This record gives sequence, structure tokens and C-alpha cells, in this order.
Amino acid sequence: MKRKKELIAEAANLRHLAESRIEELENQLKSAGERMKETERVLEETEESEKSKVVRGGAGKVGRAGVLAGLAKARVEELRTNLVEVRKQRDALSNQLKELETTLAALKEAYNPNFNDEGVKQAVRAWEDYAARDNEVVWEAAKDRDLDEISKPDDESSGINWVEWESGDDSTAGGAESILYSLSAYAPPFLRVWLDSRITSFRALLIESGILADNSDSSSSVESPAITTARSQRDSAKTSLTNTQNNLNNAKSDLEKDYGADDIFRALKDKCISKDSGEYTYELCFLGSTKQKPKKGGGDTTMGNFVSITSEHVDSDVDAEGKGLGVGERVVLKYENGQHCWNGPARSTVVVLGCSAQEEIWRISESEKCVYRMEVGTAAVCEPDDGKAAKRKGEKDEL
Ligand code: MAN
Repeated sequence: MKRKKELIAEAANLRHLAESRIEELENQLKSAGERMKETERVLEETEESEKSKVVRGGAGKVGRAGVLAGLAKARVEELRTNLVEVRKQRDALSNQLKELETTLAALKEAYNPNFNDEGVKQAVRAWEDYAARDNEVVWEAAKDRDLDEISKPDDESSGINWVEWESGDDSTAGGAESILYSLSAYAPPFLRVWLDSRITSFRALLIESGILADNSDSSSSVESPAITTARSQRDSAKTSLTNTQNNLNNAKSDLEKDYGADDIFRALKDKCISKDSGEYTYELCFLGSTKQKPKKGGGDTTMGNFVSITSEHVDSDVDAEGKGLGVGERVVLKYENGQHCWNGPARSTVVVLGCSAQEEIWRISESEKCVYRMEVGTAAVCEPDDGKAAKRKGEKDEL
């Protein structure tokens, strides 16, 4: 009875610990839930802000539009250099022409028609015909200024801002959206930032109302590192929330489990005892499993896993040392669903408990194939009058 008292005190302590653990897990669950919400919010915000960056040039991915932009830029540059070259040639030729015209005009004025030089006369006549034609090329100064502008290399402030297009994602270059983006690209630089932010909100509105497809997170586009980090933090918060919830559920269901009167078997949980019998060593782990371990080596055979506490009326001997079940209602631990028996059921064990100062296996039998019975002593089932005489059924009620 002294040992039983110790077991009850230990069980109460373990129950107390289990209750504190539940309290701790409930707090953990609360903060895991908050962390989950927080990481979810960060992820949403990151996705939102990354979406707007797509407008300014995608997530670093060069799509078909980017390739085309590269080719177009090279082509424009080629045409621009040639335009500059041709204008240079034009100016040189124009100067040469002026020189010749001046020379011929001077010749016409200065030649002496009395010298019967047929070559000179022909040249003067041809010059007069030439001068009579409307040869005057009108060089419009305004047009030339346009050519000056056109001949300037492209950069952020003139022509096309190629950088913006070369890094562009295809998802931003198709269909209705391209209209939005080209609007911004052709706008003067100081207007672009403002216009982009307007376009981003407008685009979000179109996506929300289902008018525009949301290409920003399509599987083909590369996810930005910021989103990846936010997502992995959200995922680990989710895992931790699920784990905490599972631990709490397990702890709660353990507390509700039947550990017998006074919760006493809580103190014996996971305690194992064994005994040799025939070719095996038999092992019993309280509220765990029962096993056969071959003495000559080889694998263990599970004879059942603990399922419930019941009782059974017994009528057997108690030996000279007081070891035995005696007569009366005894506590029984049932173990089921052990290793399957060849041509038989899954192994199962009935563990009948009698009073004893120490936990010990008294007897093992196999009543039918693969159905085992263990008679086991433990202080957990001792009653105040156990030492006096073997009890008979019903006697306890009458006392
Ligand atoms: C093993 C042991 C025995 C059992 C037989 C059934 O030898 O588990 O207890 O009776 O298998 O085949």
C-alpha cells in the first residue's frame, strides 16, 4: 500500500505536468496563430508590391518583347548613324555644288564671247539652261532642326527609353495591357512615374473585376526573392501552427485517456518488465505493447498493443511467497492487434493484474494459438486487505 501511495502521488504529479504542458501548448498555439496571420499579411503585401514592379520592367526576365526591343534598338541605331552620315555627305556635296555654281556664274560673266571658243560657249549655254531651271532646293531650317533632333542617340529623355523595354516581361506586353504600358513609355520622363502608379492601380482594378488576366504570378514567370522569402516564412509558420495544434490535441486526448482508478497507470506508463519462459523472453510495457523476444536471436514478435483497462473474475492460486492472482475481480490490461499469426488471428494479450510490492511477470501462457495471457504483479492494484486473505467476488462490497 505504501508503494501504491507513491504510484498515486507520481501519477498526480504527471497529470499536473500534462496539464501545464497543455496550458503551454495553448499559449504556443495562440502565438503560432498570430505569427501565421502576420506572415500571411507580409506575403500578401509583398506580392502586391512586386506586382507593381512588373509594370516598371518585369521581374528581371527578358521575354519575347525584350528580345524584340534589343533587335529594334540595334536597327534604330544603325539607321540613325547612317542618317548622320548621309547628312554629312549632303552638306559636303551641297558646298561643292555652290562652289561650282559660283565658278560657272563667274565664268558666264567674265568670258569673252569674241573668242570663238566653242567649248566655252557650250559650257556657258548649258549653265544658262541650268540656271533657268528651278534648281533651288529649299532647305527648310525647321526640317533640318527636326533632323538634328532625330539624329540624337536614344536615351531617357529623347527617342525611346530602350532600358524600359529590354527588361520587359512578355506578360506586360500583350493584348489590352500593352496599350497601358506604351502610354507610359511614350510619356515624357517626369510624367512616367506618376502615370505608372496610376496604371498599376487601374490594372489591379481590371484584374479584380476579371477584365484582365493576372499574369504576374503565372507559373512561367520567375518569382522574386522577396516573395520566395515571404512565402517560405508563411509556410514555416503554417507548419509550426499545425504541429502545435497536433501536439495540443495529443496532450488533451492523453489527459482524457483512462489510466485507471486514481490515474495510477500514468505512473507506470512506458515502464517495461520481462520474464524468460521456454524459448522466449516475454516483455510487458505498461500501456505500451507486449513482446516475444527469441532467446536464440532473431526479431521480436509483438503480441499486442495496449487498448483498454477492463476487469475479469479470477479463481487461481497464490503461492507461498504471495505471488498469484487469488480469487476475485481483477484489473485487466488488454493488448490487441499484434503481429499477425500464420493461419490465425492478430496476436493479442490479456494481462491480469494481482497485488505485489514490485512490478513482475508471474506467469505466461498461450491459451490458444497466438492468444496470450500474462499474470502480473503490481502495487497499482493492491487493496488494503490484500495481504490478509484471497478475496472472493462481492466480498469487497459487503465490507
Ligand atoms: C511463434 C510464436 C508462438 C506462436 C507461433 C504461431 O512461434 O509467436 O507463440 O504460437 O508463432 O505460429
